Formats: sequence, C-alpha cells, structure tokens
Amino acid sequence: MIDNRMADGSTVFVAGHRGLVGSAIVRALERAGHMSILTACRDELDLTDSAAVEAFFAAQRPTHVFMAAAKVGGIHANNSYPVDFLETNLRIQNNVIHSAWQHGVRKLVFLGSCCIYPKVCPQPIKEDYLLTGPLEPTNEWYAIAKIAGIKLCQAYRRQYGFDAISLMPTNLYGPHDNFDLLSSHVLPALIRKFHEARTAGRDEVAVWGTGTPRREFLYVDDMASAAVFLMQHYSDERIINVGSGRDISIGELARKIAGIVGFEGKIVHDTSKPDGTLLRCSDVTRLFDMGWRPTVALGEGIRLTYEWYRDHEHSIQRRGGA
Ligand code: GFB
Repeated sequence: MIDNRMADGSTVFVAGHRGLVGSAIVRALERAGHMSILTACRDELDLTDSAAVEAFFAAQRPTHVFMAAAKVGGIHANNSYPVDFLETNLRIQNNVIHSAWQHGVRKLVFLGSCCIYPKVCPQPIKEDYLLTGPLEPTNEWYAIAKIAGIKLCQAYRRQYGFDAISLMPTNLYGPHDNFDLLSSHVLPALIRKFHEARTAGRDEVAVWGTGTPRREFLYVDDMASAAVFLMQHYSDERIINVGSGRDISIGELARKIAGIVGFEGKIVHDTSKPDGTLLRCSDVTRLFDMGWRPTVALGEGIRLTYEWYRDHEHSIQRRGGA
C-alpha cells in the first residue's frame, strides 16, 4: 500500500486556519514540527473562487490538506442563512477537493459534522446511520453540504484513487470560537451570557429551548489531535466519528458553565428558541479501537475556553454581536 502519511518534506495546507478547528490543527502540526505548514487568509485566497483556488494549488503544491474551512454556526445561524450554509460550503469544498486531487495532493482530510445524521437516530450514533432518515430541519442546509462533501471524497477515492478521508466531529468548542450571541454554538454563547450577567450584576440568564436536548462536546485541541492522527493512520472511504462518546443535557451544561464562571443567579428557559435534535451522541468505537482517546475533560475544557474568552473579551465585544 502507498504510504501517504505526513513526513519531513511534506507541505501541509490547512484551509480555514483562522477558525476554531483550523487554528487548533495548526497548533497540533506545529507541535509535531516536522513539516511545513501552508495557510492563506481570506484576503489572499477566496476559497469560493475556483480559479483562485486552482492557481493557489498550482503555485504552492501542498502534499497534504486539512479541509477545515466552512461557513459554520449554531442553531439560529443555521436556521436563518440557508443559502450561506448550503451554497458557500458546496463551493468551498468542491474547489478545494477538486484542486487538491488535480494538483497531486497525496492525502486530504475533510471535516464533516455530526449533524449529517438523521434527526432521530438510535444512540450512540454509528457511522452507518448516514442517509437512513430525514435530517434535523434547523441544520439540513449545512448537513446536505457536508454530505455532498463526504460523497465527493468517496467519489474521488473510487474513481481516481485519491486518498481523501472524511471525519465527523461532534459539537466542538475551545479557543478561537465564535462568541457572537446570535450566530455561535451553545457553549461559547453560555460562557459569554453567564460572564456578562455576573459582571453586570444581573440575576437571570436565558438559555434557549427547553434545556432537555443532549449534546456531546469535544475540546478542539482533542479534535485537532484526532485529525492529525487520522491523517497518519486512516485511509478508508467510510466516514469516521470523532467525539468523546459522552453526552450531557443543555440544562446540565448550563449549570456547569454557570458554576465555572461564578454566576449564582437564576437560569430561565426561552422556549421561543428551537431545541433542534433531541439526542446526539456519537459512537466512537471505530476511532477508539484505533487507540486514540481525548485528553481534555469537559470541565477542564470549559475552564480553558473561559480563560481564553476573558483574555479576548474586549476584542470580542468590539466586534459586537451581543
Ligand atoms: O450549539 P447549538 O447552537 O447547535 O445548540 P446544535 C445546541 C442546543 O443548545 C440547542 C441550545 O438545543 C439550543 O437551543 N441552546 C441553549 C443554545 N442556549 C443557547 C444559546 O444561547 N445559544 C445557542 N446557539 N444554543 C448545530 C448545528 O446544532 O451543531 C450545526 O446547527 C452544527 O449545523 C453543530 O452541526 C455541530 O447542536 O443544535
């Protein structure tokens, strides 16, 4: 079998290096330290522009690609901007996957999402449940784009032998996350809400939905370590889940974050906001059987993320979004 692992002399392109996952992958690669890392900011390379992506790959000739660039967001953003979540993601991933293959990239890791699975699934969710039922309506646009990305990787693998693999991360969080209250995911949103309520002396914080949905969370540096591990050790058209294998209700999560932030007031539920999928915990047997394990427990990860938020609070507030 051909060895497509990263090694000395590899040039690794991290698409989306400013984002939550891309920035963590860059950190993980830097720690590994034996290859050159290629990144491009949005004003240097517009990934929705096929000619620009083509020219970038022709000039830079990366040997490996982590495809971590995507339009992402929480339940409200997914529900409100269907065109962005469907079309922008299709464009970006089509351009990057096609150009990577065309310019001889040896291996590509595509990042999907756990929302590709049906809205109602037996728990924990096995990889084989893909395309076995209707999607969760609040994020079907994003899910359809990600499913198309998975299928494109499988198609290039089958037709041209391109070593493209697809990982399905669970709900991720950590440094460099989006803390905008309307477009973010639940964990950064609640860190910010509890922190602002505590510092302003408010005694009530609203948590969206009923608090009963369950989610599985993974600290983003663990996600990055899994992505690097799988780049080195996984070569298969079957998708593979990346998660902690442990879930928690949103109500419990809110109490945990409130405790860490030091908010002692009341938590109320805004049921005008959607719950989304009720149960979502991935079956991580396939990954764990390969020997990989997460290292950052939820409480520790929330503490680290809160620390990062506090260090960047002023720049986050300047960007607005409260
Ligand atoms: O993280 P989140 O926005 O996205 O919401 P999903 C998770 C749960 O937390 C939902 C509740 O039940 C929300 O109603 N929640 C409570 C809140 N308070 C808040 C809050 O202040 N902000 C937010 N955002 N939620 C996303 C998908 O689904 O999961 C994406 O929309 C992606 O496509 C991602 O796949 C992994 O977990 O519901």
